[in-house]
Formats: sequence, C-alpha cells, structure tokens
Amino acid sequence: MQQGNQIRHGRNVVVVGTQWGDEGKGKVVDWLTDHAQGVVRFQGGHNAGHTLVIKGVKTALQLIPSGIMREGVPCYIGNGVVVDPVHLLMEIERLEAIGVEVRSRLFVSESCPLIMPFHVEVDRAREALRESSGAGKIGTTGKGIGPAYEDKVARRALRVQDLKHPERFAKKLRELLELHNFALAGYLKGQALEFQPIYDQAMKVAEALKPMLADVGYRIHNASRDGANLLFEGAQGTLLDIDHGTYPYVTSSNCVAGNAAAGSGVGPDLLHYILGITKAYTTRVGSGPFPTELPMDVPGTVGHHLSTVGQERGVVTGRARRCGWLDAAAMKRSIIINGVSGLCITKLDVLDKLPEIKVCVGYKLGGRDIDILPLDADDIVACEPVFEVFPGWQETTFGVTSWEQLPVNARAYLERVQTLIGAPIDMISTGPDREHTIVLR
Ligand code: 2SA
Ligand code: GDP
Ligand code: MG
Repeated sequence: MQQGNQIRHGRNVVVVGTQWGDEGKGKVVDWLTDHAQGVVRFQGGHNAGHTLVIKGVKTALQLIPSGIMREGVPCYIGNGVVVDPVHLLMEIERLEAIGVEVRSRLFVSESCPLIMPFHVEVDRAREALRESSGAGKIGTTGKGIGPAYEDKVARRALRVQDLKHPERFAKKLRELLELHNFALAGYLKGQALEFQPIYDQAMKVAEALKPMLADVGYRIHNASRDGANLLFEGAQGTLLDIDHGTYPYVTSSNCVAGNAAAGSGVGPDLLHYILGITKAYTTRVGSGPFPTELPMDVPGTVGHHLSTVGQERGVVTGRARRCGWLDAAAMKRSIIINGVSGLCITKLDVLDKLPEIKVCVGYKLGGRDIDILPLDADDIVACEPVFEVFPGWQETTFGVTSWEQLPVNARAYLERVQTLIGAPIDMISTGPDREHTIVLR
C-alpha cells in the first residue's frame, strides 16, 4: 500500500476475507477503487452481501462488484461466479434507480454457470431435509449457490453464454429440470417446477443482459497490460472456502486468493498484492464450529456488545451473526493459504469501551497445545481456546483517520495482533463510511 488509497501503478490487489465473511471487504474495495481502473468478482454469487456507506448513505451489493459506486470504473463478473440472471437484472435496476450508471461498464463472463429457480428449490429442500433427519442445517443463504456449483462440476450447467442461444438453452434446461424435479418430487420432498415459466423468464432477462456479456479474462488481461490497476474482490471468507474452510459448514466455492486467477480467467502473475480483511473480532452466520464464540443474548455481556454495537446482521438474509473474540490461531491458517501480503483490520471502533479485549492465540485439544486451527470440523468443536488478554481503551476510535490519533492501548493491541497473526497491518477501518480509514503502508 502507498499513500492515501493509491495502489502502486500496475499493481493489482486481491481483497479476501480471512474469517467467516462479513469482515468489511465491500467497504475496503469501494475505498481502494478510487485508484483502480477495474474491479473483478471471481467466486460466489448473490449469497454475498457487501455494505458500502458513502457520505452516510448505505448501499448493499450482492453480485455486482463493490467498485460500481465509483463513476466510470469498469466492473467484471468473472467465470468463477454463479449468476442468477433474474437477480442480476434486479440488482442493476436497483442501482440505476439511485442514479448509478451500470450497463455501460458491467461485463459478465459468458462462462459463468447460471443459478436457476430449481437450484433455489433444491437448496431449501436439502436444508429442510438435513434438519428433519437430524443432520443439522448448513445454514445456507437459500440462494441456490451449492446446487448451481454442483451442476458446474458435473458438467451439465446452463451457462451465461447459453442465454444467447434460445434453442440450446431450452434443450439444456429441459434436461436439467428433469433431473432436479426427479429429486425434488422424490426424496427431497420439495416443489417440482414447470419448464415454461422458467424458460420465458430467462429469455426475457437474456435480452437485457446480452449487451453486458463478455470475454472477461481477455478483457482484464488487456486492461492490466495497458496499465490498469485491478482489484479482485473476494466474497465470503477463507474459513468458508470449500476446500480450506470448516467443511461441511462452508460455501461451495474457493474463496481464497489463489482462486482470483482461475475465477476471473487470468494468470496468477496478475495477482500482485493480497490484502486480507480481518474484523477486530469474529462473526459467523450459519452453522458450524466457532471456538471463540460468545453468548449474545444478555445485555451487558461482550457478545451482546459485539452484536449490537457491530450491528451484526446478515445483509442478504437478515439473520443475526454469531459473535466472538478474534482468533489469531485461525487467522494463521488464513494468512498461509492466501499468501497475505498485508492486513486491513476492520471494525476496530466496535471494541471501544470494552474493559478488556481477548485474542485467541491457540487451543487445547485432547491434552495437547496447538497453535493453528485444525482441519477437521469435529476437532475444531473439541478445541478449547487459549486467550491473551489486553486492556481496553475507554475512548472512541470511531472515524479516526490516523495512527497517531488512536488511543495508546488500541495501538498496543494492534501491534501485538499483527505479531500473533503473522502478517503486517497495512490498513485499519474505524467506521463504515468510505472515509473512516487509516493507511499505514
Ligand atoms: P451458501 O448460501 O451455500 O453460500 O451458504 C453456505 C455457508 O456460507 C455462508 N455464507 C455467508 N457467510 C457470511 N456472509 C455471507 N453473506 C451474507 C452477508 C449472509 C447473510 O453478507 O451477511 O445475509 O446471511 C454469506 N454467504 C454465504 C452461509 O451462512 C453458510 O454458512
Ligand atoms: P463484507 O461481506 O465483507 O463486504 O461485509 P458486510 O458488508 O457484509 O459486513 C460488514 C458490515 O460492517 C457492514 O455493515 C459495513 O458497513 C460495516 N463496516 C465495515 N467497516 C466498518 C468499521 O470499520 N466499523 C464499523 N462500525 N462498521 C464497519
Ligand atoms: Mg457480507
């Protein structure tokens, strides 16, 4: 990182969440876009919810990259993203309604798999079945993400490019619908769907989306060659990664930085700097192990403080996010997997006024001391966190824009955190607004 929100010329930055998502990636991407000439989404879909606050006005984005609020900046949806075309058009229209020009600068990869209504139905029916069978829900967002990625890997997905060919689209749709209806009408006990309404709706939306379809990988390769600074915007977080997360309580894509190349169609040589976004505490929405989790219901407790002061609610589903202390031992794994160059610590202000602040530095597992998050979710459940305790600061850090203005105890906490996590802190976020940001390097 260099002065202000300048990214060094020709340098491309990958922004990834190092926890279970909702670290504040959208805010940071929006801020960095001031000096970028392209922003690329490379995985996930409209399960993501990124909140931007610009001069007090809130905008929530799901599928469209967080660079869209900066006038004139091209935004790209890479091949690694699963696209619900109906949702995409709705999100475009929502932005247009508040005066944001989208269609002239949004490029959607023709290779993206499509999310169709039966994926949503399968997602929800599966969750219901897991619950009734006692397996327990994953806690998905119910947007059809998992089933759409399954079709991709099974090599039968409808893709964005099929929207350009009505007959091909109809043929593939019939086959796919038959397959999913078989499961829905059978063991999933869900709602079988009809061909015609799905087809008609897709073809209607296709007309509006066609001008935005593009060879995204080639475009961004050329843009970078011509000197553009690109931002690759991760969604969800490393601990939700399909391979590296707390499986099976994960999403269905690779959220880690390495996928920024494969998921947008360029080589890894274009990924120059990896910015890991880390919340000063931890949240998780959905099921799965969470060693530093705190109870949140009782006013006056730390869990309640983090949940209410941090306003921790899902952007897409409105679910309350589970809250707990920062977990440096889990972060250690994220730093390694992503190859993090530097960190942005967000929501520091939420810790203001707490008498003491804890950071998990390792775990006790079956009588052993371990210093990194285990790979097996059952082991994670059995982990007992070991904490280091810091004195809090009784002042506000909200909106602070320089290191020197931070309370002494906040600075000491951050300095120790970067040692514990094992990566330098290059940025700090002290509030939701674009301007509430400190750059250190
Ligand atoms: P899915 O829908 O198949 O991807 O769900 C699988 C798991 O991934 C989690 N997941 C998320 N976790 C945090 N934030 C996400 N986006 C929304 C937000 C979430 C919301 O920004 O607040 O509104 O609830 C997100 N998307 C997926 C999910 O909770 C499952 O644990
Ligand atoms: P993302 O999914 O990583 O983009 O994060 P979300 O947008 O889902 O959740 C982060 C929430 O925290 C949003 O409501 C942001 O407006 C808010 N936020 C981001 N940075 C800060 C910060 O430094 N302080 C505070 N108080 N809120 C922040
Ligand atoms: Mg989010």
